[in-house]
Amino acid sequence: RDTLRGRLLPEQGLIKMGGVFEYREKIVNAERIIIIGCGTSWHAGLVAEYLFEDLARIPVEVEYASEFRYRNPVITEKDVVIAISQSGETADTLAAIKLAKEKGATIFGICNVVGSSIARETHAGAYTHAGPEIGVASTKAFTAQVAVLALMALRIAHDRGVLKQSYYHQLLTELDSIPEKIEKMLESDAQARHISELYKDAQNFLYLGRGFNFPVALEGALKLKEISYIHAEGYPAAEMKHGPIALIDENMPVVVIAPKSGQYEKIVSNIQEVKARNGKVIAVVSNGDSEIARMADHVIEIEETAEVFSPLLTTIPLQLLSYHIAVMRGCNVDQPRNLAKSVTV
Ligand code: F1P
Repeated sequence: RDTLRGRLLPEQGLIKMGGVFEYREKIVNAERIIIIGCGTSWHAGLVAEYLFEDLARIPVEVEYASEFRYRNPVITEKDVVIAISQSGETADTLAAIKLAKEKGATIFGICNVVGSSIARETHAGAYTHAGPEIGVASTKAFTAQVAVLALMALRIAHDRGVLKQSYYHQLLTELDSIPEKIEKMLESDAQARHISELYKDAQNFLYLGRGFNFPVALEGALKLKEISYIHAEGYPAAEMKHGPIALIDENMPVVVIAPKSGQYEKIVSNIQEVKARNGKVIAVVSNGDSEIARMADHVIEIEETAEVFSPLLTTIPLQLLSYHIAVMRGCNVDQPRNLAKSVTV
């Protein structure tokens, strides 16, 4: 809510984003955008790839900063780089920014921590204002990053004239309703706890999603790994047949992120494929979806929203699931082993 407050002014059709607003010409005319980040921030970047390409029609590349910094990437002064980091101190992201800056690119930062090293190193940027992350694993930082990126994509699409005015306003109004929808969804906590009780001893988990919810599958798997130490893989659901399908048996819980979308029928077939191999399906679905409810072992419902904003909602039950499983396994959810809040080396 804090991320959106003050940035949505539907009556003027304007989104003001501090530094980003000042540099808007640069980003509106960009021929491509390169997004860099690590861990959860990289996942937010992947959601942004769908947002920027779908809404603003700008080609986007998303790179792990930890890989990008050691490559010899082709970057010119025409490039716009968006660096995403909760802490603003991640050494890999900082090094990648310096590399792109040396090559003349314009760098935007999306950080949570005001005055952090990354915020200072970038030309312009937006703070997520998600408040302090108490735990090491990013949770609200992810949704806040996606909210900022959605605002940017909308604004850029508007300025590039590639979005119908009516659709633009419709999406702004929808974005405004997201905080309430998230609050409502927290009511699914009891269901997440119940499912966690049943699967807390599983050795592996598979997470599947399509389109906007493919990065959410990656993020759901990462949260489970980070805080409950269960091996989990996230995959685009369409990739299942190219390998991961071999893993599915009655011991494999498969979390399928399947809200109503352009690829709904496709994801329904993916669920059938998992069930045909006796996998256990935990599906995140739109309110009142009786078709998937008939096939899946468990469903968690989310409020209806525009497909482009669905990651803001589908992420929440996955975070709750990881949280409950970790607590039930006796793990310290705030301070997981081997992980640091800011990875500064
Ligand atoms: C990146 C990150 C987090 C993860 C953990 C380790 O941090 O990979 O996503 O949850 O805290 O660091 P940041 O650059 O977003 O601060």
